[in-house]
Amino acid sequence: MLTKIQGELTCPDVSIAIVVSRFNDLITSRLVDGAADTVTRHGGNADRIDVVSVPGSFEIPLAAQKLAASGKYSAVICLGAVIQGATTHHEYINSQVAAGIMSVSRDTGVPVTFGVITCESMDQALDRAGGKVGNKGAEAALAAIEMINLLKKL
Ligand code: INI
Repeated sequence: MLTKIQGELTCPDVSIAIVVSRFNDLITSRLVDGAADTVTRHGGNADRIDVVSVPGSFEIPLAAQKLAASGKYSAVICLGAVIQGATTHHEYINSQVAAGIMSVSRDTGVPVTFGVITCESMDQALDRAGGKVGNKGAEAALAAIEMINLLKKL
């Protein structure tokens, strides 16, 4: 008989931080809407969601680290949109942001989830910010909720 352990998708009584990049705000504001909507639909209280804005995605890990280490939040949801330009600039941002977010989560033991869209075009980003491919902010929020509950059981 298998013992299956997984986190529930409800989050009453939790405080959650969202870190969002202002770069590509057209996209990232929609990610915040998706994340906040998901938290409240799953039992969270909007008054206990703090939204912290940073200039660009590159700055997300540092703010996430401070928030996760503060002890005030059960999870930190990281939201951004890196859209490819004419150079390889995006590659440097993407690799550091993804690795940085994972490091924060491992170092603090707090779920820190990755809702940073990495796309070739604005159209692809719009599709993933409430368009035909869903909302990556909502997905990152759902992962945060599940991980909050899972970690309590491990
Ligand atoms: N930041 C983003 O969040 N998305 C981008 O697409 C982007 N591009 O393409 O340059 C971007 N750059 C800013 C970067 O995140 C930092 O804020 C900046 O380099 C200052 O450290």
